[in-house]
Amino acid sequence: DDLNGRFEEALANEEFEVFLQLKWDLKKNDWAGAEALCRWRDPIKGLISPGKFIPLFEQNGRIVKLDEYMFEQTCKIISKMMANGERCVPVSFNLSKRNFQDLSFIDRYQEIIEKYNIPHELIEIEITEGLLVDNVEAFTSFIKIFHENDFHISMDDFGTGYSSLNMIHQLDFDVIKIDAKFFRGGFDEANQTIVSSIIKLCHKLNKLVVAEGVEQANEVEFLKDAECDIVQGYYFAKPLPVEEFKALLFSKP
Ligand code: G
Ligand code: G
Ligand code: MN
Ligand code: NA
Repeated sequence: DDLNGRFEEALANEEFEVFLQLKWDLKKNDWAGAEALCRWRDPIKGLISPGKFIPLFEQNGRIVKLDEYMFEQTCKIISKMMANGERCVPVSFNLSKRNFQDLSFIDRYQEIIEKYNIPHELIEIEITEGLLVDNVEAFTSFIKIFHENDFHISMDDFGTGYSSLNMIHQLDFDVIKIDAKFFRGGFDEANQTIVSSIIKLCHKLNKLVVAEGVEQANEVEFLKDAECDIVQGYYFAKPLPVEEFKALLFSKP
């Protein structure tokens, strides 16, 4: 099974597709934004999930090209929505750590944004916590460059094991995404305590909090009481193809 060998061809044939997962604002009772997630629509095999190909492309560096492709495709989608006078929400993108080996990607992303006339308020970059391990100093300078370029930055998968709490303070993130693992396995008391503590800490440090992977009504109720800002998860929306995403976005509140 040669997913690697078919990368260039798949890219040229537009087999990689943008799915969008809406996030819900618990305070405004309205959609808050969406996350762009890649799917590979293989003409024979059908949909291939990113778990199967992202790690592969991370190993060989092709992910840099795929991330940029996803970024441009999504900007195209947003620009069409703006042209149609449709409602738009901010969209977040996953950036592989591979991108940080050569910072020239930031200029290319700026060019794409300008080409499609997308306001920076509609763009958010997600960087996974795992990236921090290697070098906090280098990371601090990446964030600075992003901010100088008017990009909002969120720390993805927070709590998965690499970060220490003081990194939330050290690093100038705009948004923290609490990892889905806290909401697995019944969301017990220990996890509830950790989640509400992270929310409190983040608010003291002026960061917006997104809870990820939320599927159950009792979790949503808990997060409301804990004053969590935004929820992302199957409870409100699954990652959807563009037309279904738009239908859901326009249907509420
Ligand atoms: O959707 P989900 O199964 O949708 O995604 C699985 C993993 O793949 C997640 O960790 C997600 O962050 C990652 N992922 C999905 N789309 C992209 C993408 O376009 N770029 C990168 N770098 N990672 C992605
Ligand atoms: O790693 P990252 O947070 O970028 O990727 C988000 C991943 O979580 C994607 O694979 C997405 O499809 C998945 N996801 C989003 N919401 C839910 C949910 O409510 N339950 C589960 N099991 N997965 C979710
Ligand atoms: Mn993410
Ligand atoms: Na995550």
